[in-house]
Amino acid sequence: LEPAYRFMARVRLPGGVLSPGQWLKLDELARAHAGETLRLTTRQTFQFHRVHKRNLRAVIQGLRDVVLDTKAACGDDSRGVMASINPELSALHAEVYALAKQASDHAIPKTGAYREIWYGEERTGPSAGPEEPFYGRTYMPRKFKIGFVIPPINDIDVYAQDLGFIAIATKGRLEGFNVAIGGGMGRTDQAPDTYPRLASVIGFIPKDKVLEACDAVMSVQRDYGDRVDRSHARFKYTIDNKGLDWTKAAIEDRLSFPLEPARPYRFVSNGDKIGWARGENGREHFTLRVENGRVSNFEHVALLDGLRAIARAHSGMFRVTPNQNLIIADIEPQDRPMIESLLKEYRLTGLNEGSGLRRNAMACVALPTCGLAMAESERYLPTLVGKIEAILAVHGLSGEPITIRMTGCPNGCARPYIAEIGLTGRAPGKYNLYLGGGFHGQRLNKMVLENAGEQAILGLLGKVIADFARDRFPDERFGDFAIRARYAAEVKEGRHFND
Ligand code: SRM
Ligand code: SF4
Repeated sequence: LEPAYRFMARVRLPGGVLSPGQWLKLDELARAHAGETLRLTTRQTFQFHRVHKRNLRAVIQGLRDVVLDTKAACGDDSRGVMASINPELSALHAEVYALAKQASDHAIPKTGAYREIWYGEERTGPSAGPEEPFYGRTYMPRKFKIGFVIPPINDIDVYAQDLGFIAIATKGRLEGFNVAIGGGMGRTDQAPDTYPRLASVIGFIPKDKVLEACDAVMSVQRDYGDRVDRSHARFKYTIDNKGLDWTKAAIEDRLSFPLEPARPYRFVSNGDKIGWARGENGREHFTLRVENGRVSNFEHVALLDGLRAIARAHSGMFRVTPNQNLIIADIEPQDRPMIESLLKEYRLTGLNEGSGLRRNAMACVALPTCGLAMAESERYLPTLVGKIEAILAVHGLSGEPITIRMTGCPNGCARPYIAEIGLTGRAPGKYNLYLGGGFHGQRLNKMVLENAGEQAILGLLGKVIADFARDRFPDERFGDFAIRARYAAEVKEGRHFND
């Protein structure tokens, strides 16, 4: 007799784009095997939770029916490749998304083991070349994350990626990308040599060199990353150990062309624009706020049913955003009234209401499914946000966009170390509080309270918010103010995060 093992299964969905048919299959699998719930993630994909071991094959084969898989969604390889979803820039989005998909297909392991184990296919005879031409027998030292961003919205948090591509376009025409390397969030409490780091921009590449750049950057980490100490094996530590100049030279050695100087770009936020937007091709897009990415039939709103009804009627696409939200995308103008009436019928439009803080809130899964969680996150952040909203309302700041992100442990799955207000779990009901992150993901925050309960957190936030309301400069962001008012020290480099 075997224990009743249950698993989490994560789908590979480059750039978060999927068709209504794919949505309907995910919905069907979630209803049959995953407790009637789907979870949108911070890297634009889906997770099924609590899948019984005996049903795992059915889930993975069901995904295959709609040309989806779970390859490289976990493991020491190239993980889910992210891409900006900006619905207003139709042509750029299409081009950048196609590159993200290519990069994902290019960088995932090529082993046939997946097909043998999950699809029950026969092992094919020895092929001419090695099974893993890039990864070899030992893969990467640790997970490796790639993302593509389209300024001015830094929705994917490009500075949190191991390898980020920042699109440079002239008059809407994509020319190439600035390359950013060495971002990452994960750290461990009481281990000062682990820290979050923002990616460093090292130069510009033309758009047809993306795959070559992926190989060059990833192979430097493959060959020089720490294979002894897993807590030190991410690319960010390789770069800090060897030096940025050394790393850049090692990358250039493996490229058939020199990196050009980085080109100018500007970010304004890392959030999603909630609600309706029109693309330059005239199609309509509706961004639906999905609180912490959880899609279920809740008491107050039947979100799973509502989205199934929309998927049955919708002829465009869906896009999962890097902020765990969902875009009903590519709606023909004549179909908009039909989508609007479904949104109304299932009361989904109400989900988009809320303060500037709530619209910019994000929590990782944590309890009860994450084995690494030390405190609540997804199930608690909405309540905490409600209490902070009450303080903001007193000071007339309900509409103020402020980023707040919570995780149940220091691993940083909701990218909390770049939020203006960050919280990471230490024990049940206890969190570290961080302030001073950059509104568009450009600056790390700094710990201001350690292992604190709700009362202490609200007490300090109440004081900072009151001062912010009184003393802020026009248009000054909350994170910038927290530093100027000396509530938090400015962190200029990841390695000084714990100083
Ligand atoms: Fe994560 C591990 C959930 C994005 C850093 N992450 C985990 C695991 C698989 C726990 C485990 O290893 O047992 C979590 C599953 C919980 C559950 O019950 O579902 C988990 N991570 C998530 C998701 C679902 C959070 C969410 O609420 O959306 C995100 C899924 C992304 C995806 O679709 O691929 C998720 N994880 C991230 C991010 C954000 C990002 O990539 O933009 C980070 C920080 C960036 C980074 O990698 O530095 C992140 N997860 C980690 C780490 C720490 C890595 C490190 O370098 O120290 C772990 C633990 C580990 O790898 O050992 C981890
Ligand atoms: Fe789990 Fe920690 Fe990631 Fe939250 S941050 S999902 S608690 S590993």
